[in-house]
Amino acid sequence: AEAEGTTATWLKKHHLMYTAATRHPLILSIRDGSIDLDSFKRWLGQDYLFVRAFVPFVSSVLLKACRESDNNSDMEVLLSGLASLNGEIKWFKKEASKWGVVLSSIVPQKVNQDYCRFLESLMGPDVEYTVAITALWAIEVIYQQSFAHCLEEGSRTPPELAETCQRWGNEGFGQYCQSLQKIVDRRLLRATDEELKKAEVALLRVLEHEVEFWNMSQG
Ligand code: HMH
Repeated sequence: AEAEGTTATWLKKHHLMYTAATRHPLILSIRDGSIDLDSFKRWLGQDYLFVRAFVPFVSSVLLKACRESDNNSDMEVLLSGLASLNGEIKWFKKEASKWGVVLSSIVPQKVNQDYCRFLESLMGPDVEYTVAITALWAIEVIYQQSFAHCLEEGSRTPPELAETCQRWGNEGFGQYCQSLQKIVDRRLLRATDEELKKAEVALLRVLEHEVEFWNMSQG
């Protein structure tokens, strides 16, 4: 049997924070159908801005992979993730018009700005590929786990929110997250102690920012 990866060990070690991020009251309210639609709309507008800032971040990880990776397939995984953001931005626009959310007039809230600034701090050439891709994996897996929970048997997600949950809760996105996790675990096996520490801290910062992002959306 394969030994457990470092990421799995970290998620166990930090399971309280991981649960806070993936089983947030806002997600639970989608799952049980009690969601306040103003919260959903606030999330939608803010997340659109976040995703726009996420594109250059993912690009920066792709660039690091091209320069630093020891494995050819990393670039392909990251390129597929970057490519899917094209459809995601189009989806946000369509979804926003469906809910009457005017994207051009959304002002980024402080929590969102702080999160985007954190992404920027990981984009510099001084940040190691291993650290940056750990953050990317964490950002993606939290949404995947959160929204997949709203699609599980017994959930009472309102039909008008099903498409949102499918976007991050679908099987293909789950596979993408697993591919990212495999890359991270492979990189961490060869990381220095200092890199390991920085990558774990990056995971913790992502967990904190994600909880704050849900809190902000709940208002
Ligand atoms: C805040 N975290 C946030 N927004 C997203 N769209 C994702 C993660 C997943 O891409």
